[in-house]
Amino acid sequence: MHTEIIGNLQAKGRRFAFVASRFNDFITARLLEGAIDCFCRHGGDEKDLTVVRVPGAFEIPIAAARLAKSGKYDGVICLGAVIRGSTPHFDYVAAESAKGIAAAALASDVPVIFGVLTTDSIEQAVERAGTKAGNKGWDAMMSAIEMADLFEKLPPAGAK
Ligand code: INI
Repeated sequence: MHTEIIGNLQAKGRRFAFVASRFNDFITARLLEGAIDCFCRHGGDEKDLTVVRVPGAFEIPIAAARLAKSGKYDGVICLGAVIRGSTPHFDYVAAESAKGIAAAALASDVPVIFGVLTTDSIEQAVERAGTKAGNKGWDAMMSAIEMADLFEKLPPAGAK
């Protein structure tokens, strides 16, 4: 018999911070709506949510890192939309945003969730922001709720 540690999908009493980029706000606003709806429908209280706005996906990591280390939240959810244009700019912004969010997660003791769309077209982004491919903000919130619960159950570093 083995030991299994899993995170449950119960958000009651949890506090989360979002870092949402203003760039492509017509998409990120939908992601945020989906995430808040998900939180409330899993027992969370909207008063326990904080939304921090940053200019673009490139700026998400530095704000996420600060929030994650603050000790005030059970997790941080990063929401953005990087949409490919006609120059290589997309590649730099998307890669730095993803790498930076991963680095913020590893450097903190709470989950930091990657809810940044990286799409080839506006249509693909719209599809993932509450239309035919679901809402990736909702999905990011589900991951945050599960990971926050899991983190409470995981042994601390150095425990035997
Ligand atoms: N920021 C985004 O969030 N999405 C994009 O699609 C995007 N594009 O394509 O340029 C974008 N650029 C801005 C970037 O995130 C920074 O805010 C800017 O470079 C200032 O540092």
